[in-house]
Amino acid sequence: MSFITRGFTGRGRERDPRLPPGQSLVEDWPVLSAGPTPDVPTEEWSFSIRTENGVTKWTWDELLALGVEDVTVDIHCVTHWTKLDMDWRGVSLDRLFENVETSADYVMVHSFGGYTTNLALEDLLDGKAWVATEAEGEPLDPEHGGPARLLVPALYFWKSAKWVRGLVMMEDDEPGFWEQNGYHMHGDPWTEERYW
Ligand SMILES: Nc1nc2c(c(=O)[nH]1)N[C@H]1C(S)=C(S)[C@@H](COP(=O)(O)O)O[C@H]1N2
Ligand SMILES: [Mo]
Repeated sequence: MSFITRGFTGRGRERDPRLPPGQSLVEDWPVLSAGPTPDVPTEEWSFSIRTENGVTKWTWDELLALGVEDVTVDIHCVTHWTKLDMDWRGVSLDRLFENVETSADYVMVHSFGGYTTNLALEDLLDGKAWVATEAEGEPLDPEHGGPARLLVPALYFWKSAKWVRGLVMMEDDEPGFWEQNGYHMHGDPWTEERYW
């Protein structure tokens, strides 16, 4: 007889171990945008990384030519919802940074529409982040950041900038949009780095 039982117990459903502290599961996918949804056709879209050495830029086709990956990840919003097992397709930041030389350790992410968010470069490399172009088997809906958004599933979802248009490398960590308004500089859902 097994004492390790999944699913229902006498006291109700066990807490899913994939659920960070203070989070609740959602089945739907809420839309959270601080402003209007920009309209960026892929023909006009480009993505750039600016470093102390200059700017590297990719068109939509050049981005996809770097190679897309399929990943299944859980996402955690600081407003306490978690969505498990989301299917995404995108280009790994590792592919983009293969073409970039920098000694800076921090990144400001910029979006069409003006949104920004800051990250440490180490939180974007080694299979931790993507420029995502599809979710749940469909091109990314404009409301959810289409044509492309950053996807950094290990951190709260405000770090996953929708309508992403580029990265600017920084020597020091500087706060982005929500971080200037009290959100945490790092945003690890497992240690509840929500506000500071
Ligand atoms: N450009 C941009 N990116 C953004 C936001 C935003 O307002 N603008 N909101 C952030 C927040 S707070 C969250 S929780 C997620 C929401 O993504 P969703 O609307 O696809 O669920 O996007 C993040 N990325
Ligand atoms: Mo959020």
